[in-house]
Amino acid sequence: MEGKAIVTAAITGGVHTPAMSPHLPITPQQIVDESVRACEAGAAICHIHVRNPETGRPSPDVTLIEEVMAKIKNRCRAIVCISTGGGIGMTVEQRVRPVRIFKPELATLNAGSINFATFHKLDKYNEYKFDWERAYLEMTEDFIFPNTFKSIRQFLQVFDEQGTKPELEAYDAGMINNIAFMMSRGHVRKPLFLQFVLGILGGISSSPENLIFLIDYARRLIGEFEFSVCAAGRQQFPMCTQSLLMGGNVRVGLEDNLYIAKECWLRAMRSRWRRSYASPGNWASNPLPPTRPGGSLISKAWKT
Ligand code: KMH
Ligand code: ZN
Repeated sequence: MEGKAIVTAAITGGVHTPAMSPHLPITPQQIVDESVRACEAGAAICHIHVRNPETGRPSPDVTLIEEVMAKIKNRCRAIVCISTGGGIGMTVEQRVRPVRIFKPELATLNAGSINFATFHKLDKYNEYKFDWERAYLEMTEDFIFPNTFKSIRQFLQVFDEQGTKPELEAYDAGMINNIAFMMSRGHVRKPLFLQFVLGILGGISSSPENLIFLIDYARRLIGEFEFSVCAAGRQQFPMCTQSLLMGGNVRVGLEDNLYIAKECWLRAMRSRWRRSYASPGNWASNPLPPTRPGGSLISKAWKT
């Protein structure tokens, strides 16, 4: 792996809703086309969720997954990583079913339960395209994304039977402990591939210190592993950059972050502000750090 990094493209996910971006891939064809484009741009793994083509709602429909997997495999050499996180409110059986049926080479294994919250995004959007969107966000204030020890063990058994490699998603430090426990019981074996997921409300927030801590904690608990990093919203690029600097890999894509221009704008403004801050003589011409609608620049990591 020296000098190389794995880029995972998380094409559409199960978190964002169509009102949040006209660019969110919805139909199987859009998901396939974007996967192929990502592969041509250097992605080695496509992380796949599917959506109802009519409404854009995350769907557990295995016929959609089958279509997407087959068409990606037909058109490019990317590894297809099927999500077993699915969408908010899907049952554990709905989530693991694609692994049972399609034996993908890689699939996600979420390493613990969290209150996977997106309800705070309601503050940002006034209009929705489809009926389900508002309720889908609202319900997450009281939603536990269930990944108990029993379901993790059952997932891993299916993975084993089908020859599927688990990509272990850790949203917080305790989940690294869960992985170590499952390892000690022989349910998961090295080589391990961890995905550190930062910035989900309900999990650990995005910060350089937190990522250093997670990697260090994981090394102490489980020894050697390969890792990748993804982060919600505008922290995606800084956290992925840090991952590369620390010898890790990256996950990008619209599942985690909808913005590229906004991110670039913020960075440019930040460095402009830092420059003026560094030379007080310039304060008069550049008096304030930039703000954006709905909050200060130095806002909480989850305010994405
Ligand atoms: N939606 C991400 C925050 C999965 O698909 O299994 C986490 C994820 C989990 O990608
Ligand atoms: Zn996902």
